[in-house]
Amino acid sequence: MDLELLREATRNQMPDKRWQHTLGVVRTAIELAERFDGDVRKAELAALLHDYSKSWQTSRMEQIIREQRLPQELLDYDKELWHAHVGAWAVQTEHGIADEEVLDAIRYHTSGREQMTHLDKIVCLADYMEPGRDFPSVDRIRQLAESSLEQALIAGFDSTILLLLDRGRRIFPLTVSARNGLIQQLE
Ligand code: DGI
Ligand code: FE
Ligand code: FE
Ligand code: FE
Repeated sequence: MDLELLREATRNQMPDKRWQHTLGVVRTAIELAERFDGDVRKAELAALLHDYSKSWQTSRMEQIIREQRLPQELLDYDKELWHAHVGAWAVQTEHGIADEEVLDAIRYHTSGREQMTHLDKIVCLADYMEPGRDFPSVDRIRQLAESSLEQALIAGFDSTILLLLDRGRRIFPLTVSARNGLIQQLE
């Protein structure tokens, strides 16, 4: 696999601001993989591809979810969730990415899932705390990430859940399961 070609292909899917975010997630995922003994190369690849479909049109994502039989319940929840599943499908079909660990880390980077793998956690947390991110609890998340992947990620999901509650939105069940699973792992 040619990482340089994948970089160019990914950059071509999105506006520059999103690409700068992607580069931040790549750097952060590599750092987290080094800090927490993860697979640095898989972390880099999953981070590079994590928002591959983020800027695609909603109608295009909806069509892919329907036609490719991705989880149909996604359609009942926030559109922000769609790009993760669509992105995993897209990099598999367009670029032959076959590593299921990498595909899952992309697929679950937004919602999380009940039993998150080490790679899932690294990519999801890197997405929350890359240097370009700026929201009220991001500094606390970065601080927790100095010592605990799980604690930092719980704080990340807390911030998302609070935001959804505040806006009166539905919460995708996998996000609740992800948070429960992380708390259980700490007990
Ligand atoms: O794609 P990014 O903007 O880099 O980040 P992301 O893939 O983590 O998307 C986060 C957005 O998804 C955030 O604005 C909140 C929104 N969202 C909507 N419903 C849910 C949700 N996020 C989670 N985790 N769970 C939801 O149910
Ligand atoms: Fe995303
Ligand atoms: Fe995220
Ligand atoms: Fe992202």
